Amino acid sequence: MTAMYQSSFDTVILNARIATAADLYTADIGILDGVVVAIGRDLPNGRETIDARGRFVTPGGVDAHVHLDQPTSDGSKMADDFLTGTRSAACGGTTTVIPFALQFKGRSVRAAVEDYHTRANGKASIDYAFHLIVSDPTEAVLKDELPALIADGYTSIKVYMTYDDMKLDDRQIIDVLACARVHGAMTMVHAENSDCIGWLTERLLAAGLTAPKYHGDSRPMLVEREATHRAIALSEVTEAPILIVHVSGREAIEQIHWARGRGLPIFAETCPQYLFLSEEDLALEGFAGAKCICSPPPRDKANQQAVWTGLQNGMFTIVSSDHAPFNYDDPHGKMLHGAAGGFHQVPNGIPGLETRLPLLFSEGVLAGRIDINRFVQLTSTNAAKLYGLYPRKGAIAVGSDADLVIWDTGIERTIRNDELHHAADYTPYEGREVRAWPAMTLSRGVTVWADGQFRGQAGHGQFLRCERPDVVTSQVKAGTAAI
Ligand code: DUC
Ligand code: ZN
Ligand code: ZN
Repeated sequence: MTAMYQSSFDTVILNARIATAADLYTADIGILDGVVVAIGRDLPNGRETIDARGRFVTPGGVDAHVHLDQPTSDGSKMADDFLTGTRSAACGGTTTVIPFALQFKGRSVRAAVEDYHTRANGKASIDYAFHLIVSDPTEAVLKDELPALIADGYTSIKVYMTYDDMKLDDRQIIDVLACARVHGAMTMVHAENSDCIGWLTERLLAAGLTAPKYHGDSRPMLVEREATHRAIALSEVTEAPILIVHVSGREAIEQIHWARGRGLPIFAETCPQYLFLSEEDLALEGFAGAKCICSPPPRDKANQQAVWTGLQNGMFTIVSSDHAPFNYDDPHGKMLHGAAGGFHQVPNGIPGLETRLPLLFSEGVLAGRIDINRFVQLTSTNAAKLYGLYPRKGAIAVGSDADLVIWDTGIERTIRNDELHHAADYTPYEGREVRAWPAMTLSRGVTVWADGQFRGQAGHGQFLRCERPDVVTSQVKAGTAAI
């Protein structure tokens, strides 16, 4: 497969079945200095030549919702830092991650960003950008810090409507949205009604209902539906585009559909857990359901189907992992309060960076639910566009970074945590069969995954400054959520 020649290309991928967000065609790809410099037929060999005959080649995945090494307020600790998280991403075909720099109340957002650079620096094996989580939108944050950070390349902000240490009230969200609109940032909204969750949780605990499965009862669909509707209203009043993150089912989808019908620029994300997990996983014997505690919780099978339909009909803009990895058998993980801990004490989040693309390729593309162009849109291109990284990322085009995945398809592989590369001690997808996995992942032309081995290097990953997303500036004028 490999030949050595004097060549103007570092690497040439021959006979690639190139799949982008729009096209599917066969060509050779020439790579120089980490960038795609030629696409055509009969390219000469490179210093390294890879024959991809018969294989799909897609842009590397852009996972735009990832928590790595994020400090928590309850004594729990995330299993993955930038070393293990980006390693795991590369092995599953993802070449860009966008984790969150979390502002602590009473502290500056800039301090959070500086802290995150320290955490990532020298550890990341693939490229990364940062979203900002704003938990304390003071006048200084709104007037000085956010405008300066947006100008510096941090052009997306997440706000929470729940979680005591992060949640904003409606007025605070309005202030952040107004700031984002003026300065050209995208705002991501975690939409769940905090007071409803608090009240329902108290009632469940008073009745002695503490098992993991009651996590789902404490955060029913209606708390997500109400908050989604409210987030849309706050977006409408400020004329600021938003992305509703981790949409879990039908009622939230209906709200977004209603908003789009009014011409409002509401974008939507879902995650593999809402396609592949359900309330049955939360109800596993004993404490095992804690492995699938995340928020919003996995719903029933009818909601899974509603999410699949949303992937097919254009409702969803992106599929992200919401990788928030906590060990299961660990006093700093899911067992923070032991195996008898209440559902309300279990850290929220599941690992999923490495399995996101293989699961969606298998059950989406190979099962005939979505075509490969839609797969690329949902997992790579649209995220790059939403967050100001396109066309450097999310594309196979001359001038784009050579972030590429060469796929093995038609295989039979069983997901086993032992074979994954994250640091978490479990995967919620243990035992699930997939029929696709990356044969090879390239990050800026450098092989980071091949022959079943991680080949990347800590420190290869670069920080990406994000542009102000076109979809924010243009959507404000156009008033739609087309991408
Ligand atoms: N929910 C979030 O909002 N973030 C991290 C994990 C989770 O379950
Ligand atoms: Zn969230
Ligand atoms: Zn999250």
